[in-house]
Amino acid sequence: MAEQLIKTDCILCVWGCGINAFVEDGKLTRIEGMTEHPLSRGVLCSRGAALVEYVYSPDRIKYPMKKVDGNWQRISWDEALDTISGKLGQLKDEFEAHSLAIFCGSIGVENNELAAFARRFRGAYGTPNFLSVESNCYRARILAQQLTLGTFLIEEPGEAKCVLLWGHDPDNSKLPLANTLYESLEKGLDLVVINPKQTSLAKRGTHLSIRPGTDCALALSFLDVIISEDLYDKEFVQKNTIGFEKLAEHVKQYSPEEVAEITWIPADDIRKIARMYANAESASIVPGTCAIDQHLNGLQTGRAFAILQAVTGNIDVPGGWVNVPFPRLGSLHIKVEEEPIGAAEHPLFYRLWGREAPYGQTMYLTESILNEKPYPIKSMIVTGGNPVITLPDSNRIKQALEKLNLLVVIDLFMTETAKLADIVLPASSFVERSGVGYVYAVTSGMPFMLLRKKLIEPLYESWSDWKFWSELGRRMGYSEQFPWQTDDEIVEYWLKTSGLTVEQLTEQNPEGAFFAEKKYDLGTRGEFRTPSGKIEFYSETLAKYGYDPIPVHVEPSQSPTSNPELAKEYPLILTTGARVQQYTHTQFKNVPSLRRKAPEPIAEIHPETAMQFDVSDGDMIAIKTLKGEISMRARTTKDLAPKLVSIPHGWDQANANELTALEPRDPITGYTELKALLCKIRKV
Ligand SMILES: Nc1nc2c(c(=O)[nH]1)N[C@H]1C(S)=C(S)[C@@H](COP(=O)(O)OP(=O)(O)OC[C@H]3O[C@@H](n4cnc5c(=O)[nH]c(N)nc54)[C@H](O)[C@@H]3O)O[C@H]1N2
Ligand SMILES: Nc1nc2c(c(=O)[nH]1)N[C@H]1C(S)=C(S)[C@@H](COP(=O)(O)OP(=O)(O)OC[C@H]3O[C@@H](n4cnc5c(=O)[nH]c(N)nc54)[C@H](O)[C@@H]3O)O[C@H]1N2
Ligand code: SF4
Ligand SMILES: [Mo]
Repeated sequence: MAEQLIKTDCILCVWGCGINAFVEDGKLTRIEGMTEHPLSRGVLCSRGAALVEYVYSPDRIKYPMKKVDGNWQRISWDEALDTISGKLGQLKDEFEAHSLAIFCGSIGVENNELAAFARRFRGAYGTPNFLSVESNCYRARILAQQLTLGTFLIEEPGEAKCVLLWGHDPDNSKLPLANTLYESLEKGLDLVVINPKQTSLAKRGTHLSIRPGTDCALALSFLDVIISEDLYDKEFVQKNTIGFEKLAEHVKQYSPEEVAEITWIPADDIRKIARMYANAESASIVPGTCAIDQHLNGLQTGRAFAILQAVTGNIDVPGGWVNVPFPRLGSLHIKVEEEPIGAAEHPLFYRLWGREAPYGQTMYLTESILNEKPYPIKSMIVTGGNPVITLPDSNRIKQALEKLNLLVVIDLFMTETAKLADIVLPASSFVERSGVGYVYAVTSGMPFMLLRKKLIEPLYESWSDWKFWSELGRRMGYSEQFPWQTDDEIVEYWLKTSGLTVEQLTEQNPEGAFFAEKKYDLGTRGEFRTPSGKIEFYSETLAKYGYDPIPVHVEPSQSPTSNPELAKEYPLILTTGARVQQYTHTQFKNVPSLRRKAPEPIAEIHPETAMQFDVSDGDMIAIKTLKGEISMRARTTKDLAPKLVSIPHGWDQANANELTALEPRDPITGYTELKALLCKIRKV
C-alpha cells in the first residue's frame, strides 16, 4: 500500500507540536514537522524527531503481568481485570472508596483520553483521591491568577514589545516558544531573562542572574520602582483594581538596594528593568512552567507577577496577558462530594470560590499510606506517571508504595514505579489511539484544536488508557458510566458540544482549526471574576484564611539567610529539574538516538565554585543534602552563577528526588521546595 500522510500532533511532551505522519502497511514509517500548526510551525525537537524509534522500542511492555514471589508472570487482560476489580471491590467494602488513590502523571495533561477517563473511574468508584503532578506543577500558577485576576490569563510573548522570561529556558523545555522569541528579537523585542543561568536566550537579551527562590522579592522591588516613579497605568489601576494604596505602602520595604542584597542582582539593574518593563508599549512576564512555583511562596510570586501585569495595564491587550477561551468538550466529570487528601490543609488549593480543582494534594500521600492519616490509602493505580522518581523524597514514596495492598501501573515501559507494582499493564502510545489536542495550543494563547488521529493499531497486547478504564469500570458494574466502545465514539462525544465536527477536523481541516477568537476586552469590560469584581492587589480571601493578603518575600527554608548554621555545612545552593531537550522527565533514556546526545545526567557548577571544592570539569561528584546523596558528572560553566549546583531530575541511578523533601510546603498550595535547597559537593 502507498505511503499515507496523516496530520496530527506529538505529545511526547506537553506542547503538542504539529506533525505530518507517514503510514505504510499499518506501520508508522517517518514523521516531519507540520508547517500549518500555529504553535510549532514545522519545527520538532529532538524527541519529536525520535517518535518512530520510541513507538517501536523493543523495551515496550507487551502484555499484562502479575508479580508472583518477586517475579513477573504473563497473564491475560481478563485475569488482570478480574484480579484488580475483585481486589478493589474488597478494599472498598473494608476501607471505603477513599482508600483508592489514582495518580496521573504529566502525560495526563494533554491526554484527555487518559486523564478524563481515569477521573471518571474515580467518580464511578467514589474515591475523592485523584492525584497528579499538579501538586507541584502549574496549578499554583492558575490559582495565583484566579486569586488576583479572577481568571487564568495567558501571556502573549509573540506580540509583546518587552518580555520578562522568568525562570524559563524554552530552548530546552518549550521549543516553539524559543523560536517565537528568537524571531521577535530580530524585530527588536526587549528580552530580559531572569535566571541563575545565562541561557542561550539570555545571551541575546539582558540577563539578571538571580539567587534561586528570591523571585518574589525581585517582583516586589519592580513594583516599588514602578509605583514610586509614577510609571504605572493610572487609568487601568483606578478602573479595574482594589488595594492599590495598601500595595504602594507595602512595596516600599522592597527598595532596589534592599532587594539587591536578597537577590544578588545589582540595584541599578533592578531599576533599569522595572522602567523598561513599565514603559514598554506592551509587555508579558513569561514565567517558567514550574521553576517559579516549586518554592515555599511560589503562589505569592505568581500573584506578584499578576499584580505587575495589572499595574502596568498589560491585561487582555495584545502582547500582555490575554483571555483565551477553552473549547467546550463533552464532559466526563462525575462529582464526588468528599474532599481529597490535602484539601483540609490547603483549602484554597482544592476549592476557590466554589471552583474545584481536579486534584487532591499528592504530597499527603505518604502520610495516608504510612501513617493512615486521616485514613489509610490501601490501593493505587498509576497512569502516565513515574512518581517513584518524580515526586520529592523518593525513598519515602517508595516505602509508601511498597506498603499498599494493591498497586497497578499502566505504562509503555517498565519504570521504577512499575517495578513496585502487583500488576503491570501495557499502555498503547498516543499514536495508537485517537484524541483531541488543544490544551497547549490554548495555554500558549491560541484557541486552536486538532484531532489527534490514530495512526496505527495498538502494538502487542497494549490497550489505550481509555479502554483500560472503561473495561475495568464495566467489570465493576459501571457500564452506564462507560458506554464508549471505540476511539471514534469518544472523539465524537467530545466534539459534539465544541462547535467543530469530526468531519471538519478530518476532511476540511486535518491540520486543525481555530475554534474561537481572542477578544482583548477584559480591561474595557472591567469585569473580573473575583469577589470584588476587580483585580485584587489586596486579597480578602487570602487574609480570611490567614495567609498574607499582599505578597511578601519568604526565604527558602534552607538558605544562607534563613539557616546560616546549616549553610556552614552545606554552603551551596541546589536547584533541580532544569530541563534537557532530549528527555521528558524520566522518559526516553532508552531511546538510543536521544541517549547518544545526552548520555548521562550532568551537574552544572561555576568553575570558581568547582575549584573551591577541588573539582574539575568532567569529574564525578557526590551531591549531598540533608535528605541524601547522589553522584553525577560535573560540568563547569561560567553560565551558571557561582555558589550554585544545578542538576536535572528524572534519572533513576542519580535521582534528584533522593535529595528533596516532602516538607516544608507552600502553605497555600502544598507545593514543595525543588528549586532552592542547600547542598555540598565532593569529588568521588
Ligand atoms: N525537554 C523537556 N521539556 C519539558 C519537560 C521535560 O521534562 N523535558 N517538562 C515539561 C514540564 S511538565 C514542565 S513543568 C516544564 C518546566 O518548565 P520550566 O519550569 O520553565 O523549566 P526550564 O525551562 O528548564 O527552566 C527552568 C529554569 O529556571 C532556572 N531556575 C532554577 N531555579 C530558579 C529560581 O529559583 N528562580 C529563577 N528565576 N530561575 C530558576 C533554571 O536555571 C532553568 O533555566 O517543561 C516542560 N517541557
Ligand atoms: N526534583 C524535581 N522533581 C520534579 C521536577 C523538578 O523540576 N525537579 N518537575 C516536576 C514536574 S513539573 C512534573 S510535571 C513531574 C512529572 O512527573 P511524571 O509525570 O511522573 O514523569 P514522566 O517521567 O513524564 O512519567 C510519565 C510516564 O508515563 C508513561 N506514558 C507515556 N505515555 C503514556 C500513555 O499514553 N499511557 C500511559 N499509561 N503511560 C504513558 C511514560 O512511559 C512515563 O513512564 O516531575 C516533577 N518532578
Ligand atoms: S516539543 Fe518536542 S516532544 Fe514536545 S510536543 Fe514538540 S516535538 Fe513533541
Ligand atoms: Mo510539569
